[in-house]
Amino acid sequence: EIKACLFDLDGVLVDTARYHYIAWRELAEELGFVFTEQDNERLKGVSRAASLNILLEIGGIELGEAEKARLAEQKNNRYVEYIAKMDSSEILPGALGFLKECREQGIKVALGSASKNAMTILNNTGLTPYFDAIIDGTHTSAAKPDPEVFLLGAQAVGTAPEQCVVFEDAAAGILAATRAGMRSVGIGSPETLSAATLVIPSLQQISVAALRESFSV
Ligand code: B16
Ligand code: MG
Repeated sequence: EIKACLFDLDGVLVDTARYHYIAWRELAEELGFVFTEQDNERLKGVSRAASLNILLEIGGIELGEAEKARLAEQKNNRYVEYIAKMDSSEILPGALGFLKECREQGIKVALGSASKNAMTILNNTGLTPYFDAIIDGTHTSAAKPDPEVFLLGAQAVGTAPEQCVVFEDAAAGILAATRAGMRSVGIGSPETLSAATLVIPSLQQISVAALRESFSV
């Protein structure tokens, strides 16, 4: 039986990936190299510090820890400026309807995001009231594919991992769900999310009834 749904934020409920991309691209420009949209795919679901390491590797730049911390902060300040302007029009198709349906059907709803800016995004888009628990990058010590974020989410809503379903757009997030002993729904393309229990293009293609049917336990 499914008792809780745990949602990733970026790429599942809202599309903040483009703001992350613009902010990282601006930083790369200042460092003197081009950071493409394809490069940006490698940063999805990855923590801020790990993202910067990937970016610097692409640019062939080596820096000390203090300088890296300064650049990560610089990128984040820009990103925060973008997300400050977000509103409910940026909720991805099908997300709000499915969150509402989960609650109506008595299914617990939790957030499991790597972002330290999750609260700002949830508040600006009006999504905060739909959650029974919110676990984000400010609560975790290990990044996906470590299962920590989802295990904390399950614990916060008092549900056993086998009764939780994770919704994720990143391969690292699907792996985190599997390691947590949870089933998962990949949001995106079957090529990158083949490890998920089920893959759909967006939350528009799912309902609680369909979820129960395809997972059947
Ligand atoms: P911040 P998610 C992730 O969010 C993003 O996918 C990833 O690109 C970002 O680097 C990470 O959050 C950290 O975000 O810099 O705001 O702490 O997909 O786990 O909801
Ligand atoms: Mg994501």
